[in-house]
Parts: sequence; C-alpha cells; structure tokens
Amino acid sequence: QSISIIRVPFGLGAGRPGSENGPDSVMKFGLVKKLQSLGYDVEADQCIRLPDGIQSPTGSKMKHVQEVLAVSGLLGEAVGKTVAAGHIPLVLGGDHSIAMGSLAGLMRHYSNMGVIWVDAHSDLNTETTSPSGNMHGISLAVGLGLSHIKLREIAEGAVPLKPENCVIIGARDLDRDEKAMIRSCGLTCFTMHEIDRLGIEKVVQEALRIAGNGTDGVHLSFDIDSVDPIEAPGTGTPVRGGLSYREAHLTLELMSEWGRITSADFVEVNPLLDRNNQTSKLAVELIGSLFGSRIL
Ligand code: DIR
Ligand code: MN
Ligand code: MN
Ligand code: MN
Repeated sequence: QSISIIRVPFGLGAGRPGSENGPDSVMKFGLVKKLQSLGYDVEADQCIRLPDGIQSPTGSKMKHVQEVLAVSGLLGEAVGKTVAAGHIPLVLGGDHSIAMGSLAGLMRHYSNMGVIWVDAHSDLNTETTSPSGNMHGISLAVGLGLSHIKLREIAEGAVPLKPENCVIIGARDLDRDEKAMIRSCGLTCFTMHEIDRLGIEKVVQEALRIAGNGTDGVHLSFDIDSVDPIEAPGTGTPVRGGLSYREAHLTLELMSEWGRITSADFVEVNPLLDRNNQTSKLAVELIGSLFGSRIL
C-alpha cells in the first residue's frame, strides 16, 4: 500500500492566518517516518501552492473566492491523479476550504463516495447564509451541491455527494442556517450530544455503516478543531467541549480496523496559535491511528 501526502499550505479560507504553516509543521514532527514504520510506501513530494497573480476583488461578501477556487482546482487534479495511480491521497491543510478540492478530485473518480466529516462545525454555510464570509465554513455545502459554487467548476465532471452517505461527527458550534440545512438536506449529524449519550464507539460504527452503504470509496475529512482545545489548542476556531484525546484516537482506530477509508484530509492545524507544537504532534499521532498504529 502506498500513501501519497499532498501538502496544501493555504490558509486564506480561514478568518485568521497561520494554517498555511500546518503542512510543514506536521511533516516536521515525523509524519513520513510514522507512516513508513507502519509498513507503507510514502510519497511526499506533492505540494499545492496558490499560483501567482490570483486575487479576488475586494468588497464581496465571501473572502478570497478566486484563491480558494484556484488552489482547489490544482488540488483536485493532484488528488485525481493520485487515486488513479492506486495511491491513498493524504491531504494536509491548510484551512478546511481545501476540502472542496479533495472532494472535486475524488468525485470524478468514484461513482458513489461516502464522506465522514469530523469537525466542531458543519461547514454547511453558503454564500447567502455565511455570517463570517470565510470560505472554510462552506466546503461541505459545496461538496453536496448546496452552494452556488459547484464541484464541477473545480474539477470537470465531478458530481455532488449524496447526503445519505455523508456523516458529520463532533459538531458543537452550528450557525442558525446550518442547523436548518442539517435538518433538511438528508445527511446524518452526530453532535457532541449524541457522542455523550451513545458513546464514541457506537457513533463511529453507525457513521461507517452510513458512509459505507453502497459506496465505492469513503473520504475522511478531519478538522483538528473537532478535538477539544485542551488537546488541540493550535487551531483557528477552537470550541470547548470537543472530542477527548482518546475519543479522537478511537475514532481513527475504528476507521482503520474497518479498512475502507480510501482518502483523507487533515486540516486547520495552526502552528501560530499552538502551545509547544502540541497540535501538530497530535495530528501526526492521529494520522498514525488512521493508518494502523496501535497501543499494543
Ligand atoms: C463558522 C465557523 N460556521 C463560519 N466555521 C468554521 O465561519 O461559517 N470554523 N469552519 O472552523
Ligand atoms: Mn507512484
Ligand atoms: Mn471545518
Ligand atoms: Mn471546524
């Protein structure tokens, strides 16, 4: 098995700077070695950069739309080529807007893909509902075809996700219109309330059943702000009451045992806001758990 790491040092989709330094920081704390020690061939030469000369007009509600579309287009191409070559794409953000690129690239390859979105937020705003104008708050809506930005504008031929195969885990900070969207659009959302009541094991098992039901691939989009800020302070929009250290690891260990995750994003690590690189180191550990690292 071979993993192709794709770095995306892009942070303009977030409301504050720093997540553009995420990929280098996560690499620095031993990601390649960790994956190699788990028995994978690792390619780590891909890096997606914003091309020169792209700048969105100022004054529009959503910020940096052209920059996000440009990076996502390049990322979509890279992810598409990586899956076509039979490698597992592991995308390191950057802010969560780059997931539009991953999804676009993947949705030309898979005919029916499931998505598991682990996040404190739902990223289901649209340009009409977004209270912040930040593009990282609309990426799942774009994936589902709910935004006026379509996946096919990012990667030609990409079709939208089916909500019945999409699951959110860890939500605890939802905007008013996102709540309405969750109720109406047909995806499943396990908030922290359900995690408290059912336990993380049951929630993840259910999520895997939903995302895996009749699908030919399952993409994991992991926003590090899903983890409690006590463990993951280095992120742009921390929200208290998140996944504990063990809940986060168990989530990924269960996905690893299941064996059907075909691609992943790890996003929103912000080294500028971190304490002693705790969050970058945690990201490396969590990626390890997804790819088979075990306590014993
Ligand atoms: C908020 C925060 N819902 C927004 N979103 C995210 O800006 O749309 N923060 N994704 O990480
Ligand atoms: Mn190769
Ligand atoms: Mn997110
Ligand atoms: Mn988030």
